[in-house]
Amino acid sequence: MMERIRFLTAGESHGQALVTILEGMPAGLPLEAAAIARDLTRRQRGYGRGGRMQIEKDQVQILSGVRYGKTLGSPIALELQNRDWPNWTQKMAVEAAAEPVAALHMPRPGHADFAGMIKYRQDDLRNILERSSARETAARVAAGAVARSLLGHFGIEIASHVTAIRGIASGFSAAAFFAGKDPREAAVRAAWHDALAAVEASPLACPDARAEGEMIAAIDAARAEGDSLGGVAEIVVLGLMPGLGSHVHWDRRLDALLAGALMSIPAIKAVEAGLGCAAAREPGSKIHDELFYDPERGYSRGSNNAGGLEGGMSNGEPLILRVHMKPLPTLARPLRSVDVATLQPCSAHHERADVCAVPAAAVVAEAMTALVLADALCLKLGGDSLSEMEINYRNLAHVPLGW
Ligand code: EPS
Repeated sequence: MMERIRFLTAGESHGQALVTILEGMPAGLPLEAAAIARDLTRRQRGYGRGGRMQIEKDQVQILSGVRYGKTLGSPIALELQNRDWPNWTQKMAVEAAAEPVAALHMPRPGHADFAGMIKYRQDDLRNILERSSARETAARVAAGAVARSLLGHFGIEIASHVTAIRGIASGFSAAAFFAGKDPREAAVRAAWHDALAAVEASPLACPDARAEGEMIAAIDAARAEGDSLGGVAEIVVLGLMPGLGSHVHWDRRLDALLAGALMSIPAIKAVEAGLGCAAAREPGSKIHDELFYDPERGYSRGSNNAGGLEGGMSNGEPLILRVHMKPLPTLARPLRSVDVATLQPCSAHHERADVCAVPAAAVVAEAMTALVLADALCLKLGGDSLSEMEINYRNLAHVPLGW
């Protein structure tokens, strides 16, 4: 795959720290830890999180790749300390322990525990769950915030909101918001920003107060019953130029790259673009987005059912994606399992966890979207340095197609 931007993370949930190495960012991009801090804080919020979020206050240290507030084009190393680590120094010691804590052998249905133990031949499921924990997504959000800074430089904005918890649907959706509006107009952007302020003010990233109230009640009920809840979040990107990605190869299709990145987020079971699954139920005449041209406004569409993606490329319309998240597998009232040490029936392992983490997953989805789009943008604009990208961006305005 022709990637420029790629990243690796390391770190166990209750180990000392999470580390990210992000490579391929152009030189010359202004970058400060504060820009990363905002997204780290957003990821920690959300009604339904467990006790861990009272402990962690994720703060990033930029260890390399930045000098005098600007990227160097070299790998950017980011570190997030785990504040919970002092409580786990024995259980998660790096050195061989004289008295190891008891091994866990009760895999949780729905979790990486079972397949991971068999694959890595481990008899303690902590050796699997520490890395499969969604704590790792904090490191992704740190990398995604750097990608977001690059996109922001070219007027590309990414936001998200929760559209459903369990079956409770929000009345707010990007498709409804932008219907009949031109997102390039300043007044429409301003109204969108107002709507996003309401999203940020909501503990569930849901600006529909009725739905939010019902969702909170459902989370409270699930917590009381020792259960967990999933849901759906929508990711919306404005300001994308047409032509990121490509139709020419399967592994250059932007929709495929986005879907793969979003499916890699723990607990995400499905990804939709635009009308998504509903498109399969309608005739073509009802769902394809007709094209119009006006000398003043340029191209426009009568609708955006494609969600900004056609033929594996961005088409200049708002990108609208949805991620569907399953309920988390750690249950206070555990499901039936098998003790892998004795092969006897047992209750699955339980430890502190979240009841619902859909608002957090939405912020992680923004980060993964940002990383894929930043990569596509660098490929399009020649991503060695920001100044080179700026020149090529200005040149795009001269393509003879009137965009
Ligand atoms: C998680 C379990 C909980 C969550 C954690 C993901 O952690 P703990 O076991 O320490 O209570 O809080 O998420 C985070 C720590 C985070 O930063 O998002 C799990 O099992 O996946």
